Amino acid sequence: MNQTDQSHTRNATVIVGMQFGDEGKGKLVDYLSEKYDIVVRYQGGANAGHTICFEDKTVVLHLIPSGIFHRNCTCVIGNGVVIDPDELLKEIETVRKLGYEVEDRLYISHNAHLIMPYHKFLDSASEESKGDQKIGTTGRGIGPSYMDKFARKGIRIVDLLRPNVLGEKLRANLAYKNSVITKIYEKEQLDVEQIVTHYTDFDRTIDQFVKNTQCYLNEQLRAGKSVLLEGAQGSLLDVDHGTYPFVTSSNPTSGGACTGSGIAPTHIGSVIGVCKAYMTRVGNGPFPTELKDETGAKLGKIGHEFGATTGRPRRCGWLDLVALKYSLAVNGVTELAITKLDVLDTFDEVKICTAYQLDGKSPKDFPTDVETLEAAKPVYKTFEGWKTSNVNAKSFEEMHPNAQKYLAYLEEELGVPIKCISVGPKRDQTIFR
Ligand code: 2SA
Ligand code: GDP
Ligand code: MG
Repeated sequence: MNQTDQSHTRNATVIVGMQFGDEGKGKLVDYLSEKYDIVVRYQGGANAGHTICFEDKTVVLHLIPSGIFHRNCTCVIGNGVVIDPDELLKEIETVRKLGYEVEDRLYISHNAHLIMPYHKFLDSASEESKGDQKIGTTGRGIGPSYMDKFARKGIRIVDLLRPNVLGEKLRANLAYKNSVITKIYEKEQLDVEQIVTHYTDFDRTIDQFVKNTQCYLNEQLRAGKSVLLEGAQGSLLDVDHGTYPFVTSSNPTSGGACTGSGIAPTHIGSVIGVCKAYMTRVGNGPFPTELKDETGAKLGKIGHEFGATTGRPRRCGWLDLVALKYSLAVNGVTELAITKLDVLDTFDEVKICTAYQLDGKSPKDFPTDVETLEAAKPVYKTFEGWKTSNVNAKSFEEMHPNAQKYLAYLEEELGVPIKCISVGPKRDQTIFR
């Protein structure tokens, strides 16, 4: 390769959740953004809740990338994201009120799809009709919006530029959606003109942010800039690789970072897997290490495990190595960040699931079909607790030896270096090795 040719700089890093989401990706992205030029969200929508604690503030972002609180960082909402206009405007306002400008540092892909009012309606209505087979969605219209995208009926940011095109597409979509809404769900029709007006008004506000972000990002990478790609949800919720059908409708895994941003795979230099020191899941679906007892309740209480978007209580359980090894493989993780280690600080003992028992056998691989996974019984290795607070630890060496043993075991078993340990929600509660 020509030494001056920048076409293959590997300056893009992907941050991806190793479990069922809420691993603390927002905290880590905020922390690392200081060193990156650009941060990009590549999938999902306002179902995500990424919490950032800085100074004396706690902010939950749903659409805007978690680099927004570093003034030198540019934030991009990529083509793979589905955008709810009302949520986005609310969030821009929140960021501005905190004293951070978004002009010239927030860009929205013209190819990103929009969440329409019928998507939210159909999300909730479809869940209601499922009884105890509910997915447990966030109700933010995510699934129905991606359904339209893949059915080639979606409405994109670029369509807002021409109200007549928007009107035409909406009319065509609503002819069908309204028949479902009235005939199947026996609810009132949605009004086309009202939606056109609402979305056209939205366009006026966001017009300044819209960009061909695929071209922009590749140009910036070729010019030597660094890019952090921020995954939402988690690998086990991936529509292709997760516990289908109890998944979200996008690809949170690292492969999704390329399709959802337009960044060429040859630019990806590293993949950071964010993994909670225990495990949580919000919504329905199999969870072999779930603890439906007081230990699970204690994890939830100390970890404040409530949905950052919906406020729903998260289900809690021990760390699952079978699932984790699978996530490492499908994401090509090059380094790990272990978060919320401090939540385990008061436990007498801490467990890690090392294998599953299934019909007297121990499957080597993580089964992603729901029926098999529901039947899997976890086999645990027990560690002596450390019963010492780690929240003020500034290095691995400063941590209690039992906490070090827990982490060393993980690293050994997984064969991937743990480069970061998070011991609290704040920026300064982050240890790098
Ligand atoms: P959806 O709404 O169609 O994406 O739901 C499908 C499944 O994906 C799960 N999901 C999530 N899981 C963890 N965290 C998410 N974000 C919020 C948070 C969740 C909340 O940060 O806490 O507030 O409830 C998230 N978003 C989607 C969802 O629970 C379904 O299991
Ligand atoms: P995300 O979706 O992966 O960004 O995670 P969420 O924001 O939904 O949930 C993570 C929660 O844990 C948030 O309330 C964070 O403030 C908090 N958090 C992040 N890292 C740590 C940590 O190391 N220790 C503790 N105690 N809390 C943390
Ligand atoms: Mg979250």
